[in-house]
Amino acid sequence: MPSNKTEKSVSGFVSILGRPNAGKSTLLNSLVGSKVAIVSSKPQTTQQAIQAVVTLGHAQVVFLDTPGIHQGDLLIHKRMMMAVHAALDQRDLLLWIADATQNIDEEEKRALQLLKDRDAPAFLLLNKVDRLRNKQQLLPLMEGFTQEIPFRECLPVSALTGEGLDELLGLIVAAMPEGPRYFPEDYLTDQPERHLAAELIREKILDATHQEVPHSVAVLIENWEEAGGLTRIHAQIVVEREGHKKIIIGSRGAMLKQIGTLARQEMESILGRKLFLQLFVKTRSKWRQSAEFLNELDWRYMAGGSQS
Ligand SMILES: Nc1nc2c(ncn2[C@@H]2O[C@H](COP(=O)(O)OP(=O)(O)OP(=O)(O)O)[C@@H](O)[C@H]2O)c(=O)[nH]1
Ligand SMILES: [Mg+2]
Repeated sequence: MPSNKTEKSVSGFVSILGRPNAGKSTLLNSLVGSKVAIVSSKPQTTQQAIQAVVTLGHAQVVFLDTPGIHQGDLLIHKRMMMAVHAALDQRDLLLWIADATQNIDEEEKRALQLLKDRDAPAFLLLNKVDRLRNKQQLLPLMEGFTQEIPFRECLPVSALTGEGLDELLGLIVAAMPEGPRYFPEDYLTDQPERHLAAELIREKILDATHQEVPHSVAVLIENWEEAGGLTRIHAQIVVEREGHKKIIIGSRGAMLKQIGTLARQEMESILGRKLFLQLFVKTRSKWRQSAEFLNELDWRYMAGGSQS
């Protein structure tokens, strides 16, 4: 969109919400045109809200990706839901993203109640339409959703292929109030590189593991050193059980090596520089229940901000 000096400047805050696996993080990455949030086929991938900014001429939109709405008993689940609740208030627009290949079920209906009586308008995005053979099935689905919530717009999209996203961005900008640019034009995200690095390692582990292992893995950057054009990173992979540690290390360390290579290659391509990555695996039982450890994983908390 070309900049037009006579146009009023608009800006606003937009949260991306929905059930686990709906495609929220894929959407954020596509909208900002850069990988800021990790993506995986395992539900509950996103654990902390991630903010990323799109600047288009006179418009600036600050997007917030959030954890999938779910019910879980562990402290980590409660923290994830706190991040969702924090993303509902003082917003200019809420985007509800749902998997269009699935029927609307009771869990979805329950989750949708979070949108009730909010000040901000909401758009419904029926995602993954690239996987739909018959787009006729979108109509009853839209009706089902609008019976629950009066969405201002309903759009079929594919966060993966980009289908419908130009139209979506146009509608988002049109819904933004007059306001200043909060961030410089080239500003992308508030997430530090070290957090993205830890997340990319976690993403490779999510891809490589199954059942309960993916959900009990955390990654902490222990050391980050820049020297002679090379970034040296020591990262600790934390699991809850010895058995999980064995799985991640793999036979003669093969799995850990592969995770490290894939994570390093992607970090190098995103950060645009050479990296040396060393991974260690450690067991810490019940870390998902430890407030102290969850605080350590939360960079906003560690940076002195409020808990996300
Ligand atoms: N075919 C298709 N797959 C998609 C699309 N959007 C997302 N996916 C896939 O759906 C899965 C989940 O995507 P994510 O972006 O991680 O979903 P999420 O809503 O952020 O999930 P949580 O962080 O767990 O709440 C991944 O395998 C994505 O590749 C889409 O438009 N089309
Ligand atoms: Mg996500």
